[in-house]
Amino acid sequence: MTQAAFSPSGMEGRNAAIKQKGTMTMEHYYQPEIECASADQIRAWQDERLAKTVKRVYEHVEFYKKKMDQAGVRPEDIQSVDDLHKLPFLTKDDLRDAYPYGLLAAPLSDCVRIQSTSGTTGRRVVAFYTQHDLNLWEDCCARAIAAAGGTNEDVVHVCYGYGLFTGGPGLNGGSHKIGSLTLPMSSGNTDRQIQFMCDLGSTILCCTPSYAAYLAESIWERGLQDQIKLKAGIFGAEAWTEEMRRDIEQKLGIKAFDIYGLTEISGPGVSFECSEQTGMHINEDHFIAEVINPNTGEVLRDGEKGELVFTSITKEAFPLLRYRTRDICILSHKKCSCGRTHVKMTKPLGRSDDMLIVKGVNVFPSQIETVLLNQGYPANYQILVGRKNNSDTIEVQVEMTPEMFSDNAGVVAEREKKLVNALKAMLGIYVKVKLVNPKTITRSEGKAVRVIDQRNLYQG
Ligand code: DLL
Repeated sequence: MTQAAFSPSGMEGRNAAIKQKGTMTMEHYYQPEIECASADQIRAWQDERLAKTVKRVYEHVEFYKKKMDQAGVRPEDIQSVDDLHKLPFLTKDDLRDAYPYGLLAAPLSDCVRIQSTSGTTGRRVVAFYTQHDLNLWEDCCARAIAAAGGTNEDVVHVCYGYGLFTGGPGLNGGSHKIGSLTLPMSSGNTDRQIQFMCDLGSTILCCTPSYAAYLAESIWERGLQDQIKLKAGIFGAEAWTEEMRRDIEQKLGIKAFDIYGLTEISGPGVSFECSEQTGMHINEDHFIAEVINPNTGEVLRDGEKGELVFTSITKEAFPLLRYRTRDICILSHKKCSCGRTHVKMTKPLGRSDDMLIVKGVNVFPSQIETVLLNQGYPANYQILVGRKNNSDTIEVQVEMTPEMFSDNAGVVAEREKKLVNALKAMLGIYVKVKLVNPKTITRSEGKAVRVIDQRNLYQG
């Protein structure tokens, strides 16, 4: 296995890396022979691995056998990626129905770990891993860290949550593979995060973008920005906009990279951004990506927007065939300047199930966030959706920065009016705006809670 650029570890090397903060010019890879493989090679891996996986799950998992029999598909019908469309889709409901062991494709005695989704909208989904599965997942995370410039001279500060959530364990494993000094901070206790960051010279920060923004704000409040050695951040697990990226990059003096993944497919590292920052390379040697029309199931072409569907082709314990993620995005096979050849996906442009329909209009929280950031507000907001007299209502509560704070009601009302107009221009509907004092919206240490939809409470 080829590792990222290797140099002697130890504090001398690390301090040298710290001194070079901001001078990342060389592209780093963790497995260059895979990450930069030819299109034909990638396709050959996918064809072979797909056929093998389908055969195995058909023979060993009752659930798949039944589903494929119902769809009239035999394992021998699936010989290459061209045959993928013959397989039925798998949904989150299928996974919930099969809870906990129904989709297990390896003997339980070979499984060494579970991870799980948060289960806020129903039964949890539990994903199983053999040692082989952990290994490939950590390889994917190592590729993401290397793409952010990480080497064995870095100090990787992981404040994604640890435990059932995949963020902490995934990036932790990837960082070990690179040989970086890994700080398994987990989320929370912002004072301790900042102290370790200063004392140990953290160079790469891994957390949700909303927590990165909060950390940046807290570092500036404490006047500690000059003691921070960070050069890069690897932020994901929730939607964030380009405006938010620029804000975090500027406040922390770093380059901020997006990382995407989901528990069902392994966790973070299903795809990751490179230096070009124009989309995330999907690790196609492990996962086949399709984009479909969410209403008809029709497979769409490069450049067309639709729902992302994944098939995992190398996993032993929990391989999923044509899993509908609900994430809306666009794929692109355009050549990338970083040298990687794997297909790129845009940031998720929303979720087909998180999309709010307010007064019949499709509203994505990311659209609201873009307006707020463009108008100079921080990304600390909450969207409250309700129903009054049988009509939907939507209100956005937005925090002012300490500099914006004013107790003059006229000034505040004027600002609110400006935001109402900007939101109307973006969404086409009236959105009530309430500006609130700094620090009044509860901060999240994991994924931010942006939307509170109370409409169900009002329905009979
Ligand atoms: O959020 C895995 C992860 C951890 C990814 C750390 C990146 C970093 P789940 O909790 O299962 O797994 O949630 C998966 O989160 O279907 C997307 O809707 C959303 N999501 C993940 N990454 C991004 C991202 C982890 N970079 C769900 N941008 C996915 C936008 C993201 N949404």
